[in-house]
Amino acid sequence: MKRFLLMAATLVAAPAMASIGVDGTAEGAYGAAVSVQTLQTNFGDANMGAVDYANGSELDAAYAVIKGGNLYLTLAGNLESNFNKLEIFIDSHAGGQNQLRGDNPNVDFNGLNRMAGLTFDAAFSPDHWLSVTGGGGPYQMYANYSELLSGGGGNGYYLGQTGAASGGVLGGGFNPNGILATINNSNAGGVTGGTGPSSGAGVTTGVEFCIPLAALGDPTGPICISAFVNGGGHDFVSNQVLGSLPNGTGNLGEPSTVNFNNHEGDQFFCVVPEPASLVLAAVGLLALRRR
Ligand SMILES: [Ca+2]
Ligand SMILES: [Ca+2]
Ligand SMILES: [Ca+2]
Ligand SMILES: [Ca+2]
Repeated sequence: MKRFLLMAATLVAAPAMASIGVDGTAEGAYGAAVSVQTLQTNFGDANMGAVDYANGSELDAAYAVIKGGNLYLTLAGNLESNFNKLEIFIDSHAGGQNQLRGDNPNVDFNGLNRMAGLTFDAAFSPDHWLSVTGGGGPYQMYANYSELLSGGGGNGYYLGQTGAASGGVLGGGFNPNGILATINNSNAGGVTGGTGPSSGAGVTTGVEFCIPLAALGDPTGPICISAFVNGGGHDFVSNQVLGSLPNGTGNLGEPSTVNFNNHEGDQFFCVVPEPASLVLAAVGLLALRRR
């Protein structure tokens, strides 16, 4: 009987042992996607199949899990290698900017402030911004970060750069919390081109992050995220947003006039902290003992 109990505990604890590597692919340890694209891309349907360069952009699915003091996030799909931007807004605590201000830190050629005026769904007020972009030869991916304080100002900086499917270490920037990021651009499936219904389900390659919770103000509750693909100057919002825009939606264009309240559904998604699996194992043991 004792051996059986030990086995049961081991089985329950097993999923937590699986580790996540920052390589641009959402491995099984993430579990199911937390958000799936339902709209064709209006920003080019990538078909090259190369790990580094892509000739279109789409956000097929989001995988996210909070474990070991980190937020692991994979935005599966493609980011065209023409320096189009993947914008990621993170709501991890009270306050923030439901409507983007124009007096945020000047990072990435003042690209964050280029989006001033953009309004998120009412329930979403991000506190942090991450943006990645890529291109050149050899291919490099570049990452930027800023706080989004309720009153503007704060800290923002260039995190650094890395190659495709690199392991995620960013070099040449300022990255005090050790955020990791890289890209695998090889997806040639997912949604097709246009503005009609399509599904991004099943795509697991894209831009992957490991974000220490310290970089997000050490939140203990759910973390919500809104992500979209934007033009090279942070100046033309595509129709690739997660949570998905409704079917029939084309590119949104000028960022300052975008208001996600005008588009059906939540243009954000949330991830809750994983319950401590050892606690789960203990609960399982207790339940068995009570039999
Ligand atoms: Ca991975
Ligand atoms: Ca907030
Ligand atoms: Ca596609
Ligand atoms: Ca909405």
